[in-house]
Amino acid sequence: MFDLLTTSFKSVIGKIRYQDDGKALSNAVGELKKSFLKYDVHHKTTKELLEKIELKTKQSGIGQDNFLKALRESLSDILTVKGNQGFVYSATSPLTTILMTGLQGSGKTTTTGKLANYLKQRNKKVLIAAADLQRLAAVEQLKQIGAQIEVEVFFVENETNPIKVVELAKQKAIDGLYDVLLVDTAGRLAIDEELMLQLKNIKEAITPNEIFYVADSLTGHDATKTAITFQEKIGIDGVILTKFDGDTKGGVAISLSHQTKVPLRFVGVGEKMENLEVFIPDRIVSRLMGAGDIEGLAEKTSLLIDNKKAKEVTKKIKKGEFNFNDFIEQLEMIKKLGSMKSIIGMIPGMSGMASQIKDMDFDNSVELKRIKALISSMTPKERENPDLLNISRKKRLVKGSGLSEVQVNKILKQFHNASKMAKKMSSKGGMKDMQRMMAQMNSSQAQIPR
Ligand SMILES: Nc1nc2c(ncn2[C@@H]2O[C@H](COP(=O)(O)OP(=O)(O)O)[C@@H](O)[C@H]2O)c(=O)[nH]1
Ligand SMILES: [Mg+2]
Repeated sequence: MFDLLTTSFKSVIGKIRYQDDGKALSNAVGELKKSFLKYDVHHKTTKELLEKIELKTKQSGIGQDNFLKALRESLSDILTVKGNQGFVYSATSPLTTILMTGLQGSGKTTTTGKLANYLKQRNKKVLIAAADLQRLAAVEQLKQIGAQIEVEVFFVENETNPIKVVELAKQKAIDGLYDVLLVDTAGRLAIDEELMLQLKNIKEAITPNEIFYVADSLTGHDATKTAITFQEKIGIDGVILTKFDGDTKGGVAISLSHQTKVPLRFVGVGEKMENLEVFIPDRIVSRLMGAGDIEGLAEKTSLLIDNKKAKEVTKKIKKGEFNFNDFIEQLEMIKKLGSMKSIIGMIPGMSGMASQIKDMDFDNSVELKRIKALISSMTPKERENPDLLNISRKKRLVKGSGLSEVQVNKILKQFHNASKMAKKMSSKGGMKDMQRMMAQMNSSQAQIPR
């Protein structure tokens, strides 16, 4: 989604190498400025971002890790504005009403369908109101979309007043116990007083929970400008950027919320009904910082990991039954996948963890040989049940494996850490806990895999 920006971040980060190199920092900031502007980040946002990054880096000491942390934090600051994220249901009434607004051709009707589809997949009862009576084919277009995604579309034959349509639609949605009513409206320019007044009247007639402004990302900075005007004239609660799959440079998504003070809620990434992505600032920051590798990771693992085996192991881990046989199998798998460090670096937000486990040294085959030597000196019972290993059994293992006592203890400790970590990660929300823990332990670690 942000390939160009991410690539340029990586090149900028490569420019900072040494501690306390003020010149390197100003070069890097200069380079960042160029790419922000080149990829359509608003110039005011760019200025603020750079100031934040420079200040934060200086405060924590110039260096690659601190620069990265400053970049990540500053992006997160800029992307996060007051307001809702994703789709939010009304807290006070069973029906959530959303008014879709925007210029003609921005993608309102398509996005209305996408949202309906998104909600339907979440088992919501959705009604779409066809309130674009300006264009002849508008109602027909919506009917087709509705049929395709199997969501009901409300329309009134031969009605020319959209206020009437939305009032009837709202009544139907209430009476029919719908969860969400999405109101698709005609495209209009903010300078068209008459149509803007009509929109205000629609707003008053149905008191929507939220008003979304649908903006075409291909219009670049105009997407931001028009959103600001709609915010001033009507009041909007969220922006949806469409056509992000096209030739957009991506930067609009970075500065839009910062400039409009309205959260960017969704991004349209194609013409199909499923081409809608929730815009959650922190997730976006991870992607910006190079989390694109997650796809590579999925590819790698799906190609090499035996799914059935993986499920078995997960079950064991959850039950706390992870043993030495599993451990050795896992190690072999990791070896097949490549270095542990590079794999962890592919998981968004987890790259800081790579250095945490360097003492486990999976890359080093000597280490792996030792682990194997140790495990092969164990009795089958010991392999199945790690808790059996008391002092006298450990002494036997030292003799049998040809390893030193220190080496044996080190490996056993690694095993216990690995199984603890695995258990934690396999629990519900465990990945999040893990990330949080790692972030705290290791807050200055680089987030971009290098
Ligand atoms: N590639 C792409 N095309 C889109 C996206 N959203 C809408 N469109 C296309 O943009 C055109 C206008 O969309 P429409 O929903 O009719 O706009 P409206 O006039 O605002 O209702 C249609 O051809 C859509 O297929 C998107 O996210 N990606
Ligand atoms: Mg339309």
